[in-house]
Amino acid sequence: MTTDAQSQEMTDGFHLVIDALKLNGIDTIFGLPGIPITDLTRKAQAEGMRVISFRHEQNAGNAAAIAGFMTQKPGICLTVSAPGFLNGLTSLANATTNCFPMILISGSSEREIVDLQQGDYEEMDQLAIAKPLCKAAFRVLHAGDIGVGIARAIRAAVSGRPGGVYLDLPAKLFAQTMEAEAGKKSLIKVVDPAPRQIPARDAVQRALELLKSAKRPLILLGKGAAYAQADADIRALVEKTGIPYLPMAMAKGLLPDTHEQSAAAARSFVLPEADVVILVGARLNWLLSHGKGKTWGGKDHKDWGGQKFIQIDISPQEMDSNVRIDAPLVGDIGSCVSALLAAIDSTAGSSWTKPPADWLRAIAERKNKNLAKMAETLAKDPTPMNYHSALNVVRDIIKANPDAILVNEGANALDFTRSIVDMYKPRKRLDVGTWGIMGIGMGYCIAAAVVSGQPVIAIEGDSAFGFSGMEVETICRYNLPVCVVIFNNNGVYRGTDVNLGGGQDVAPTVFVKGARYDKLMEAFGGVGVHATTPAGLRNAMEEAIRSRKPTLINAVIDETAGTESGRITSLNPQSARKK
Ligand SMILES: Cc1ncc(C[n+]2csc(CCOP(=O)(O)OP(=O)(O)O)c2C)c(N)n1
Ligand SMILES: [Mg+2]
Repeated sequence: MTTDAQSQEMTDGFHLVIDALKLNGIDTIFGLPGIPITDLTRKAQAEGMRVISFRHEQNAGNAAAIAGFMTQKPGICLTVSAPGFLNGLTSLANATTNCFPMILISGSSEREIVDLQQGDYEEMDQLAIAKPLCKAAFRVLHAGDIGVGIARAIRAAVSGRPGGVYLDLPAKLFAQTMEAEAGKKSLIKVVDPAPRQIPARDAVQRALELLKSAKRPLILLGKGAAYAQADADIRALVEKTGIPYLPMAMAKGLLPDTHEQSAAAARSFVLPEADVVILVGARLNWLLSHGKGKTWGGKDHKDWGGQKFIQIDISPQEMDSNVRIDAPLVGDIGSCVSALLAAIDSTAGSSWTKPPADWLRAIAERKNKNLAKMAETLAKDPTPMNYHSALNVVRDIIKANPDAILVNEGANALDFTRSIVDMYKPRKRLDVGTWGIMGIGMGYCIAAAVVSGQPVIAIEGDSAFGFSGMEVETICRYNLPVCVVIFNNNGVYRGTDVNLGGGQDVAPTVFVKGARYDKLMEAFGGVGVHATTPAGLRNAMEEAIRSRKPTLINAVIDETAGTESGRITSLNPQSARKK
């Protein structure tokens, strides 16, 4: 229990919050100090917690969210009231959308003044605003309820489908005192915060029967599968059944991307051709074209391609959200996959029939052709550098350092990295996720380095980097082994747009030409490198990994190389007017 200079027998809101977090194994806070939580950050540090102090709350929130993804423990983001809270809110909503467990804890102003709208310092009804944007939201008014409040926040964040939770702590709470012994008793150590959810036996049987009927089966691994940390069973499911698989972006590395059953290089062939698809922690949202339309062999964008789906998901409501799910398998992913494996073993013994050879051969043909084409493109060495020649370097660096974590955002910088850079281990690729959101970069880097201690490499579009770029100071301050590589093509998508109005201003997608982002890093004592060739990029990245020094490499990319919105050009609305 905490001792405080004021009294041996009394405790207060500050200490109860810290004690409740620590009691539940939470040892890190990502946040930004100010009224009323400045002393909370100080005292948390005094009590042995790691307090990572950011330059903007959105980045602290993104850090908390990805820490939650990596550890299955809720990441904590701590902010001040109204503006700080709002800055953190985007990351809370993003965490919820991505099913990452995080808790946004914000201080808030005087309730009786806020509720009468009498104009308090940073007045805002934060609880009401947070509610629709997260999985659950709570407020604690009495010090004696802090234990319950934190316990409820933890359970809400990690149980069932994980997500963001908001916890509102009004300023007055922190100074409230109570007897230390009673305070201690009021705290709750949450038992089994994310209980396993075992799938029903008939649901497993239904899935098995459907799978047995498949002629062209396919497994789709989503980031839910990566979150589950059921790596060995997922690998066994793939390898025992012999079914080809596709990883979603953050599921890359769950099995090494070089695995012979990976169909990633034949994606546009396998999706329309597959007859039975097992979704493992992957939702049929826009990233999978909603399970229908031309991507899946349908005639138009609403047309079902005829696939039957087995969907493994912890949320029963996910089923039928876009197309019919013939075999819903509801439960936690680890339990579902192991139940399916057991069913496969018990019905087929050791002689499970592998998918028909013509299906595997057809995939291998496409895959090998596409990989050969890619190898040819990667071998070119154009001047200036383009995405491919730069990513050929990144690909080698990750291959040589498979424990390094790769953070990735941008449009072309994202799409090319995803398809070119192979991942070899689970949960090593962290990216823009479900929303395709810019701004996750530096927050994710900081949390990844803090949580794992491994080197972190960020591949950033120059626009994407700008959303969280000031956090390079934070990276330098905590001396984190982060190597930021900016793919600098002078703008959003490309650096070549012109002002359609013909005025002095540059086009909305164009930045300062030849910007030197490396100098930004030098300003804070980090290593800045200006790289114009693959060799220069390679040397700088190797040195960054070796030295573990905060490094920023300004990699100059041909400004004509990118395409509008990368791979999702088609989502841009087209004007009906000719001129
Ligand atoms: C928060 C947010 N704002 C805006 C966007 C729209 N957007 C998508 S990609 C992108 C930046 C692309 O440029 P860059 O990062 O330089 O990558 P490039 O294509 O040039 O490699 C933007 C602004 C977004 N996805 N998220
Ligand atoms: Mg760019």
